[in-house]
Amino acid sequence: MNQTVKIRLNDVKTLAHDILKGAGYGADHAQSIAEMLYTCQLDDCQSHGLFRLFMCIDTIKAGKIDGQAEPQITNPGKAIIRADARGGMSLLAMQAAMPELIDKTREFGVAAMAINRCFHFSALWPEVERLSAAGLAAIAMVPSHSWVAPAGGTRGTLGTNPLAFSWPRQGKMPFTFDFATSAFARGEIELYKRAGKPLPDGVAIDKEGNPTNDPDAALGGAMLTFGGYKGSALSIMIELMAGPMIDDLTSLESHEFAEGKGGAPYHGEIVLAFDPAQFSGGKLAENDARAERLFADIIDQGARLPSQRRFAARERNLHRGYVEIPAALHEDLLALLP
Ligand code: NDP
Ligand code: PYC
Repeated sequence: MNQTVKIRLNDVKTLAHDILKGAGYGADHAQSIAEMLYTCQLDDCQSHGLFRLFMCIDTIKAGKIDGQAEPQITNPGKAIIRADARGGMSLLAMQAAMPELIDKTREFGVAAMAINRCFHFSALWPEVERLSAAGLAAIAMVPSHSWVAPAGGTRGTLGTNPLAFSWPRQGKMPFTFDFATSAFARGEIELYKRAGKPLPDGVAIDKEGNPTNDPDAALGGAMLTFGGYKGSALSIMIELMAGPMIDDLTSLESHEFAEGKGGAPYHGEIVLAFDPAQFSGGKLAENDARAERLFADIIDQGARLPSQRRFAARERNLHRGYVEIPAALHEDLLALLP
Protein backbone atom coordinates (compact mmCIF):
# COMPACT_ATOMS: atom_id res chain seq x y z
CA MET A 1 0.00 0.00 0.00
CA ASN A 2 1.32 3.48 -0.79
CA GLN A 3 -0.72 6.21 0.93
CA THR A 4 -3.05 4.72 3.53
CA VAL A 5 -5.88 5.93 5.71
CA LYS A 6 -6.67 4.66 9.20
CA ILE A 7 -10.36 3.93 9.87
CA ARG A 8 -11.54 3.28 13.40
CA LEU A 9 -13.19 -0.13 13.80
CA ASN A 10 -16.70 1.16 14.50
CA ASP A 11 -16.44 3.52 11.54
CA VAL A 12 -15.71 0.57 9.19
CA LYS A 13 -19.16 -0.87 9.91
CA THR A 14 -20.88 2.51 9.84
CA LEU A 15 -19.30 3.45 6.51
CA ALA A 16 -20.28 0.12 4.94
CA HIS A 17 -23.78 0.19 6.44
CA ASP A 18 -24.49 3.75 5.28
CA ILE A 19 -23.31 3.03 1.74
CA LEU A 20 -25.40 -0.14 1.55
CA LYS A 21 -28.55 1.44 3.02
CA GLY A 22 -28.16 4.41 0.71
CA ALA A 23 -27.90 2.10 -2.29
CA GLY A 24 -31.18 0.36 -1.45
CA TYR A 25 -30.35 -2.67 0.71
CA GLY A 26 -32.88 -3.30 3.50
CA ALA A 27 -31.70 -2.76 7.08
CA ASP A 28 -31.10 -6.48 7.81
CA HIS A 29 -29.15 -7.02 4.60
CA ALA A 30 -27.11 -3.85 5.08
CA GLN A 31 -26.27 -4.98 8.61
CA SER A 32 -25.24 -8.52 7.64
CA ILE A 33 -23.16 -7.34 4.66
CA ALA A 34 -21.48 -4.60 6.71
CA GLU A 35 -20.66 -7.17 9.41
CA MET A 36 -19.01 -9.46 6.82
CA LEU A 37 -17.00 -6.61 5.27
CA TYR A 38 -15.86 -5.53 8.75
CA THR A 39 -14.89 -9.11 9.65
CA CYS A 40 -12.74 -9.41 6.49
CA GLN A 41 -11.22 -5.95 6.80
CA LEU A 42 -10.33 -6.61 10.44
CA ASP A 43 -8.24 -9.57 9.25
CA ASP A 44 -6.64 -7.51 6.45
CA CYS A 45 -8.38 -9.55 3.75
CA GLN A 46 -8.17 -6.69 1.29
CA SER A 47 -9.83 -8.41 -1.69
CA HIS A 48 -13.04 -9.21 0.25
CA GLY A 49 -13.14 -6.39 2.79
CA LEU A 50 -14.41 -2.84 2.17
CA PHE A 51 -13.25 -3.12 -1.46
CA ARG A 52 -16.19 -5.47 -2.09
CA LEU A 53 -18.64 -2.60 -1.51
CA PHE A 54 -18.19 -1.79 -5.20
CA MET A 55 -19.49 -5.24 -6.13
CA CYS A 56 -22.40 -4.90 -3.69
CA ILE A 57 -23.39 -1.54 -5.19
CA ASP A 58 -22.96 -2.83 -8.77
CA THR A 59 -25.26 -5.72 -7.80
CA ILE A 60 -28.06 -3.35 -6.82
CA LYS A 61 -27.46 -1.27 -9.95
CA ALA A 62 -27.69 -4.37 -12.17
CA GLY A 63 -31.32 -4.56 -11.02
CA LYS A 64 -31.62 -8.33 -10.46
CA ILE A 65 -31.19 -8.62 -6.69
CA ASP A 66 -34.01 -8.19 -4.19
CA GLY A 67 -32.40 -5.94 -1.58
CA GLN A 68 -35.27 -6.64 0.85
CA ALA A 69 -35.53 -10.44 0.36
CA GLU A 70 -36.47 -12.45 3.44
CA PRO A 71 -34.78 -15.85 3.54
CA GLN A 72 -36.81 -19.00 4.06
CA ILE A 73 -35.38 -21.99 5.95
CA THR A 74 -36.67 -25.53 5.31
CA ASN A 75 -35.59 -29.10 6.10
CA PRO A 76 -35.80 -31.25 2.95
CA GLY A 77 -33.95 -34.12 4.69
CA LYS A 78 -33.13 -35.00 8.28
CA ALA A 79 -29.59 -33.62 8.17
CA ILE A 80 -30.12 -31.17 5.31
CA ILE A 81 -31.02 -27.53 5.80
CA ARG A 82 -32.08 -25.45 2.83
CA ALA A 83 -31.65 -21.71 3.23
CA ASP A 84 -33.48 -20.07 0.34
CA ALA A 85 -32.13 -16.53 -0.04
CA ARG A 86 -35.03 -15.81 -2.44
CA GLY A 87 -33.01 -13.60 -4.71
CA GLY A 88 -31.23 -11.65 -1.98
CA MET A 89 -27.61 -11.55 -0.83
CA SER A 90 -26.43 -14.86 0.68
CA LEU A 91 -25.47 -13.63 4.14
CA LEU A 92 -28.87 -13.18 5.78
CA ALA A 93 -29.89 -16.68 4.68
CA MET A 94 -26.60 -18.09 5.94
CA GLN A 95 -26.98 -16.36 9.32
CA ALA A 96 -30.59 -17.52 9.70
CA ALA A 97 -29.74 -21.18 9.01
CA MET A 98 -26.43 -21.44 10.87
CA PRO A 99 -27.86 -22.30 14.35
CA GLU A 100 -29.87 -25.13 12.80
CA LEU A 101 -26.81 -26.43 10.96
CA ILE A 102 -24.94 -26.57 14.26
CA ASP A 103 -27.84 -28.34 16.02
CA LYS A 104 -28.28 -30.89 13.21
CA THR A 105 -24.56 -31.63 13.08
CA ARG A 106 -24.51 -32.27 16.82
CA GLU A 107 -27.58 -34.49 16.45
CA PHE A 108 -26.47 -36.56 13.44
CA GLY A 109 -22.68 -36.18 13.39
CA VAL A 110 -22.82 -34.81 9.84
CA ALA A 111 -25.13 -32.19 8.33
CA ALA A 112 -25.26 -29.99 5.26
CA MET A 113 -26.64 -26.56 4.53
CA ALA A 114 -27.54 -25.56 0.98
CA ILE A 115 -27.97 -21.84 0.44
CA ASN A 116 -30.01 -21.31 -2.72
CA ARG A 117 -30.94 -18.47 -5.05
CA CYS A 118 -28.39 -16.08 -3.56
CA PHE A 119 -26.14 -13.32 -4.81
CA HIS A 120 -22.70 -14.03 -3.39
CA PHE A 121 -19.70 -11.71 -3.01
CA SER A 122 -18.02 -12.79 0.22
CA ALA A 123 -15.16 -14.79 1.70
CA LEU A 124 -16.08 -18.20 3.13
CA TRP A 125 -13.72 -18.43 6.09
CA PRO A 126 -16.04 -16.52 8.49
CA GLU A 127 -18.68 -19.23 7.93
CA VAL A 128 -16.45 -22.25 8.53
CA GLU A 129 -14.68 -20.52 11.40
CA ARG A 130 -18.03 -19.95 13.08
CA LEU A 131 -18.71 -23.69 12.88
CA SER A 132 -15.31 -24.47 14.36
CA ALA A 133 -16.06 -22.07 17.22
CA ALA A 134 -18.94 -24.49 17.95
CA GLY A 135 -16.46 -27.43 18.02
CA LEU A 136 -17.22 -28.63 14.46
CA ALA A 137 -15.11 -29.26 11.36
CA ALA A 138 -16.54 -27.69 8.21
CA ILE A 139 -16.16 -27.29 4.46
CA ALA A 140 -17.77 -24.53 2.39
CA MET A 141 -17.82 -24.24 -1.41
CA VAL A 142 -19.34 -21.83 -3.87
CA PRO A 143 -19.24 -21.27 -7.66
CA SER A 144 -19.08 -17.76 -9.17
CA HIS A 145 -18.98 -16.65 -12.82
CA SER A 146 -17.35 -18.54 -15.69
CA TRP A 147 -14.17 -16.46 -15.73
CA VAL A 148 -11.75 -19.41 -15.36
CA ALA A 149 -10.50 -21.74 -18.11
CA PRO A 150 -10.29 -25.47 -17.27
CA ALA A 151 -6.75 -26.88 -17.43
CA GLY A 152 -5.87 -27.26 -21.11
CA GLY A 153 -8.76 -25.01 -22.16
CA THR A 154 -8.85 -21.55 -23.68
CA ARG A 155 -12.02 -19.89 -22.40
CA GLY A 156 -13.85 -19.31 -19.12
CA THR A 157 -16.08 -22.20 -18.07
CA LEU A 158 -15.43 -22.48 -14.32
CA GLY A 159 -15.83 -19.99 -11.51
CA THR A 160 -13.11 -18.76 -9.17
CA ASN A 161 -14.79 -21.29 -6.86
CA PRO A 162 -13.38 -20.92 -3.35
CA LEU A 163 -12.91 -23.88 -1.03
CA ALA A 164 -12.81 -23.25 2.71
CA PHE A 165 -12.08 -25.70 5.53
CA SER A 166 -11.92 -25.26 9.27
CA TRP A 167 -10.90 -27.58 12.09
CA PRO A 168 -11.58 -26.79 15.77
CA ARG A 169 -8.62 -26.71 18.18
CA GLN A 170 -8.98 -26.75 21.96
CA GLY A 171 -7.94 -23.38 23.41
CA LYS A 172 -6.41 -22.27 20.09
CA MET A 173 -7.48 -20.54 16.92
CA PRO A 174 -8.83 -23.12 14.44
CA PHE A 175 -6.91 -24.55 11.51
CA THR A 176 -8.63 -22.74 8.65
CA PHE A 177 -7.91 -22.21 5.00
CA ASP A 178 -9.98 -20.51 2.35
CA PHE A 179 -8.83 -19.93 -1.20
CA ALA A 180 -10.07 -19.57 -4.73
CA THR A 181 -9.38 -22.57 -6.97
CA SER A 182 -8.28 -20.04 -9.59
CA ALA A 183 -4.61 -19.05 -9.29
CA PHE A 184 -5.81 -15.61 -8.11
CA ALA A 185 -9.24 -14.56 -6.86
CA ARG A 186 -10.95 -12.15 -9.27
CA GLY A 187 -10.88 -9.54 -6.50
CA GLU A 188 -7.09 -9.89 -6.26
CA ILE A 189 -6.69 -9.21 -10.00
CA GLU A 190 -8.93 -6.14 -9.60
CA LEU A 191 -6.66 -4.92 -6.79
CA TYR A 192 -3.59 -5.37 -9.04
CA LYS A 193 -5.39 -3.32 -11.67
CA ARG A 194 -6.16 -0.54 -9.15
CA ALA A 195 -2.52 -0.53 -8.02
CA GLY A 196 -1.24 -0.50 -11.64
CA LYS A 197 0.84 -3.64 -10.95
CA PRO A 198 1.54 -6.48 -13.43
CA LEU A 199 0.27 -9.94 -12.51
CA PRO A 200 2.72 -12.77 -11.85
CA ASP A 201 3.03 -15.48 -14.51
CA GLY A 202 0.47 -18.30 -14.55
CA VAL A 203 -2.59 -16.29 -13.46
CA ALA A 204 -4.40 -15.62 -16.73
CA ILE A 205 -4.54 -15.75 -20.52
CA ASP A 206 -5.76 -12.98 -22.80
CA LYS A 207 -8.66 -13.16 -25.27
CA GLU A 208 -6.41 -14.88 -27.84
CA GLY A 209 -5.36 -17.52 -25.30
CA ASN A 210 -1.84 -16.11 -24.78
CA PRO A 211 -0.34 -15.87 -21.26
CA THR A 212 -0.69 -12.33 -19.90
CA ASN A 213 0.54 -10.28 -16.96
CA ASP A 214 -1.80 -7.38 -17.74
CA PRO A 215 -4.75 -7.22 -15.27
CA ASP A 216 -7.03 -5.68 -17.93
CA ALA A 217 -6.21 -8.41 -20.45
CA ALA A 218 -6.72 -11.01 -17.72
CA LEU A 219 -10.14 -9.61 -16.78
CA GLY A 220 -11.13 -9.58 -20.45
CA GLY A 221 -9.59 -13.00 -21.19
CA ALA A 222 -9.67 -16.06 -18.95
CA MET A 223 -8.20 -16.76 -15.53
CA LEU A 224 -6.27 -19.98 -14.84
CA THR A 225 -6.77 -22.53 -12.07
CA PHE A 226 -4.11 -23.07 -9.40
CA GLY A 227 -2.10 -26.28 -9.67
CA GLY A 228 -3.05 -26.99 -13.30
CA TYR A 229 -5.34 -29.99 -13.73
CA LYS A 230 -5.57 -30.54 -9.95
CA GLY A 231 -7.10 -27.12 -9.25
CA SER A 232 -9.24 -27.57 -12.35
CA ALA A 233 -10.71 -30.85 -11.05
CA LEU A 234 -11.37 -29.36 -7.60
CA SER A 235 -13.10 -26.44 -9.27
CA ILE A 236 -15.33 -28.81 -11.28
CA MET A 237 -16.20 -30.66 -8.05
CA ILE A 238 -17.31 -27.33 -6.54
CA GLU A 239 -19.42 -26.57 -9.61
CA LEU A 240 -21.19 -29.92 -9.14
CA MET A 241 -21.59 -29.95 -5.37
CA ALA A 242 -22.66 -26.30 -5.03
CA GLY A 243 -24.53 -26.24 -8.36
CA PRO A 244 -26.59 -29.11 -9.83
CA MET A 245 -26.41 -31.21 -6.64
CA ILE A 246 -28.21 -28.54 -4.63
CA ASP A 247 -30.52 -27.59 -7.53
CA ASP A 248 -28.73 -24.35 -8.29
CA LEU A 249 -26.72 -22.67 -11.04
CA THR A 250 -23.23 -23.43 -12.32
CA SER A 251 -20.81 -20.55 -12.94
CA LEU A 252 -21.65 -20.75 -16.65
CA GLU A 253 -25.35 -20.39 -15.89
CA SER A 254 -24.75 -17.63 -13.34
CA HIS A 255 -22.71 -15.72 -15.92
CA GLU A 256 -25.53 -16.06 -18.47
CA PHE A 257 -28.08 -14.97 -15.87
CA ALA A 258 -26.12 -11.73 -15.32
CA GLU A 259 -26.54 -10.74 -19.00
CA GLY A 260 -23.33 -8.70 -18.78
CA LYS A 261 -24.92 -6.29 -16.30
CA GLY A 262 -22.20 -6.82 -13.66
CA GLY A 263 -22.46 -7.24 -9.90
CA ALA A 264 -22.13 -10.35 -7.74
CA PRO A 265 -22.72 -13.82 -9.22
CA TYR A 266 -26.08 -15.49 -8.52
CA HIS A 267 -26.07 -19.19 -7.58
CA GLY A 268 -25.96 -21.45 -4.50
CA GLU A 269 -23.51 -22.47 -1.78
CA ILE A 270 -22.95 -25.67 0.15
CA VAL A 271 -21.63 -25.94 3.70
CA LEU A 272 -20.82 -29.38 5.14
CA ALA A 273 -20.33 -29.77 8.89
CA PHE A 274 -18.91 -32.67 10.91
CA ASP A 275 -18.90 -33.30 14.66
CA PRO A 276 -15.49 -34.81 15.48
CA ALA A 277 -16.81 -35.99 18.86
CA GLN A 278 -19.22 -38.36 17.10
CA PHE A 279 -16.49 -39.85 14.90
CA SER A 280 -13.97 -40.19 17.71
CA GLY A 281 -14.95 -43.54 19.20
CA GLY A 282 -14.99 -41.84 22.60
CA LYS A 283 -11.36 -40.73 22.18
CA LEU A 284 -11.86 -37.07 21.26
CA ALA A 285 -9.12 -35.73 23.56
CA GLU A 286 -6.64 -38.35 22.35
CA ASN A 287 -7.47 -37.69 18.69
CA ASP A 288 -7.24 -33.93 19.22
CA ALA A 289 -3.78 -34.43 20.68
CA ARG A 290 -2.78 -36.38 17.55
CA ALA A 291 -4.03 -33.53 15.36
CA GLU A 292 -2.00 -31.10 17.48
CA ARG A 293 1.10 -33.24 16.95
CA LEU A 294 0.57 -32.85 13.20
CA PHE A 295 0.35 -29.04 13.51
CA ALA A 296 3.42 -28.96 15.78
CA ASP A 297 5.46 -30.93 13.26
CA ILE A 298 4.54 -28.42 10.55
CA ILE A 299 5.34 -25.38 12.68
CA ASP A 300 8.59 -26.90 14.00
CA GLN A 301 9.98 -26.82 10.46
CA GLY A 302 9.44 -23.06 10.19
CA ALA A 303 6.33 -23.53 7.99
CA ARG A 304 3.23 -21.58 8.90
CA LEU A 305 -0.35 -22.72 9.14
CA PRO A 306 -2.91 -21.04 6.86
CA SER A 307 -4.77 -18.14 8.49
CA GLN A 308 -1.86 -17.23 10.79
CA ARG A 309 -1.35 -13.96 8.88
CA ARG A 310 -5.06 -13.26 9.25
CA PHE A 311 -5.17 -14.06 12.97
CA ALA A 312 -2.13 -11.85 13.57
CA ALA A 313 -3.78 -9.00 11.63
CA ARG A 314 -6.96 -9.41 13.68
CA GLU A 315 -5.06 -9.23 16.96
CA ARG A 316 -3.07 -6.20 15.82
CA ASN A 317 -6.07 -4.31 14.45
CA LEU A 318 -8.23 -5.05 17.50
CA HIS A 319 -5.40 -3.88 19.75
CA ARG A 320 -4.85 -0.60 17.93
CA GLY A 321 -8.55 -0.03 17.22
CA TYR A 322 -8.29 0.75 13.51
CA VAL A 323 -7.70 -0.80 10.08
CA GLU A 324 -5.61 0.68 7.30
CA ILE A 325 -6.78 0.85 3.70
CA PRO A 326 -5.33 2.60 0.64
CA ALA A 327 -6.21 6.32 0.58
CA ALA A 328 -7.47 6.03 -3.02
CA LEU A 329 -9.86 3.24 -2.02
CA HIS A 330 -11.13 5.33 0.90
CA GLU A 331 -11.77 8.27 -1.40
CA ASP A 332 -13.67 6.08 -3.88
CA LEU A 333 -15.75 4.60 -1.04
CA LEU A 334 -16.68 8.04 0.32
CA ALA A 335 -17.99 8.87 -3.14
CA LEU A 336 -20.49 6.00 -2.74
CA LEU A 337 -22.13 7.60 0.31
CA PRO A 338 -25.64 8.91 -0.38
P1 NDP B 1 -5.16 -16.34 -0.66
O1 NDP B 1 -4.29 -16.82 -1.74
O2 NDP B 1 -4.97 -14.94 -0.20
O3 NDP B 1 -5.03 -17.25 0.64
C1 NDP B 1 -5.40 -18.57 0.65
C2 NDP B 1 -5.24 -19.25 1.97
O4 NDP B 1 -3.90 -19.71 2.04
C3 NDP B 1 -5.46 -18.42 3.23
O5 NDP B 1 -6.06 -19.25 4.19
C4 NDP B 1 -4.04 -18.02 3.61
O6 NDP B 1 -3.86 -17.72 4.98
C5 NDP B 1 -3.27 -19.25 3.22
N1 NDP B 1 -1.86 -18.97 2.95
C6 NDP B 1 -1.33 -17.98 2.19
N2 NDP B 1 0.01 -18.07 2.19
C7 NDP B 1 0.34 -19.13 2.96
C8 NDP B 1 1.56 -19.73 3.34
N3 NDP B 1 2.73 -19.25 2.93
N4 NDP B 1 1.53 -20.82 4.15
C9 NDP B 1 0.35 -21.32 4.57
N5 NDP B 1 -0.84 -20.78 4.25
C10 NDP B 1 -0.85 -19.71 3.44
O7 NDP B 1 -6.70 -16.59 -1.09
P2 NDP B 1 -7.44 -16.20 -2.42
O8 NDP B 1 -6.93 -14.89 -2.91
O9 NDP B 1 -7.44 -17.34 -3.34
O10 NDP B 1 -8.93 -15.98 -1.86
C11 NDP B 1 -9.20 -14.84 -1.05
C12 NDP B 1 -10.62 -14.86 -0.58
O11 NDP B 1 -11.46 -14.68 -1.69
C13 NDP B 1 -11.08 -16.14 0.10
O12 NDP B 1 -11.50 -15.78 1.40
C14 NDP B 1 -12.23 -16.63 -0.73
O13 NDP B 1 -13.31 -17.16 -0.02
C15 NDP B 1 -12.66 -15.36 -1.45
N6 NDP B 1 -13.32 -15.68 -2.72
C16 NDP B 1 -14.67 -15.60 -2.79
C17 NDP B 1 -15.33 -15.92 -3.95
C18 NDP B 1 -16.81 -15.92 -4.04
O14 NDP B 1 -17.34 -16.26 -5.10
N7 NDP B 1 -17.56 -15.60 -3.03
C19 NDP B 1 -14.60 -16.32 -5.15
C20 NDP B 1 -13.16 -16.40 -4.95
C21 NDP B 1 -12.56 -16.06 -3.77
P3 NDP B 1 -3.66 -16.17 5.41
O15 NDP B 1 -4.98 -15.52 5.10
O16 NDP B 1 -3.34 -16.22 6.86
O17 NDP B 1 -2.54 -15.62 4.57
O1 PYC C 1 -12.75 -12.66 -6.00
O2 PYC C 1 -13.18 -14.24 -7.46
C1 PYC C 1 -13.54 -13.40 -6.63
C2 PYC C 1 -14.98 -13.25 -6.32
C3 PYC C 1 -16.04 -13.68 -7.07
C4 PYC C 1 -17.16 -13.35 -6.37
C5 PYC C 1 -16.79 -12.77 -5.23
N1 PYC C 1 -15.44 -12.72 -5.20
